[in-house]
Amino acid sequence: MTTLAIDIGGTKLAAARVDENLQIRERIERPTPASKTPDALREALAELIAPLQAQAQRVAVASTGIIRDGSLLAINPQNLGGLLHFPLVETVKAITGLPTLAVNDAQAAAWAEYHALADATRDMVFITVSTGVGGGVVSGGKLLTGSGGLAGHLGHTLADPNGPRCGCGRIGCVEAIASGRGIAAAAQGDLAGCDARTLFARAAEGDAQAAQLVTRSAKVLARLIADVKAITDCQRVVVGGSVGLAEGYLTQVGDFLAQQPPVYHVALSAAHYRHDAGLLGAALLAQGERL
Ligand code: ADP
Ligand code: BMX
Ligand code: ZN
Repeated sequence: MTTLAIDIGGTKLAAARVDENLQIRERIERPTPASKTPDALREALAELIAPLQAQAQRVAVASTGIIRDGSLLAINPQNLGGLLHFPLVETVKAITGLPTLAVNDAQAAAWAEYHALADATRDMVFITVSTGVGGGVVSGGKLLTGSGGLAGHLGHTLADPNGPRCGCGRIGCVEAIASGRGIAAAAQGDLAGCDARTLFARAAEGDAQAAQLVTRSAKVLARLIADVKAITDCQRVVVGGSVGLAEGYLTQVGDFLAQQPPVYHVALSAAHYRHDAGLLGAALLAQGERL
């Protein structure tokens, strides 16, 4: 059976045909529409799906946002241009006529990364550092989604009570500081208006402010990982997302984590499936549910 897998992020949309052996056969990537109205998102999804739909028997969507009863509810609407609610499964079913499953992007990625582990780990946490900061928790071999889809939203735990306001309404969330958007929002002077990708490039060229912004994110992420260890006693934390996978970032996170007391130390690795963890996790969940 072929699954049409879709990943909806705050910055980019990806789609692929995934076969029964979890091999990606064809993959497309587009920017998330700038005006993120329900209509614009529906149109972008239809365009993304059209070239891949033939031969697919089901659809699996990994999406940013709380996924509850098939609908997308933004916890941080700023990541989706103000979009609060989107009837995700209903829309994709109407476009494709195929059985459709939807799950939070980081929860999906956690499931794929859990299956990629070669050892006997049963408790692991996936963190994406991307447009936002998302998380997925596997505990005792089970993916936690929560009764309302909120489980694992680690980006909205507290990093700094005096920090910036997060789009979710809280002050000082991890996401408001460590995410791609959080990094970009703190840039000043000649770097004001630069996105995180540009800031990483500047940091690599030796710009002190850019380097400090990257370090601030890595420090906050390391503290989050120590908290995650205390809460879940996981054996591994896997990091993904374009910021999380950026050169040198995870090494910095590991260095800051090493400065915490040993009880908070945990094995760290970059996502095995790199930028495809969400797509593949959603496909795996659809296989598991025999959708
Ligand atoms: P999404 O959030 O849509 O899943 P990404 O995982 O690509 O997408 O995350 C987007 C964020 O990552 C943006 O803030 C972008 O500026 C940043 N980014 C993209 N590429 C890089 C890179 N090579 N190095 C550092 N940051 C990057
Ligand atoms: C936000 C939240 C999470 C998501 C995370 C990473 C929204 C729209 N999204 O915390 O559900 O998992 O961002 O999302 O509220 P990404 O787009 O950065 O991959
Ligand atoms: Zn928040």
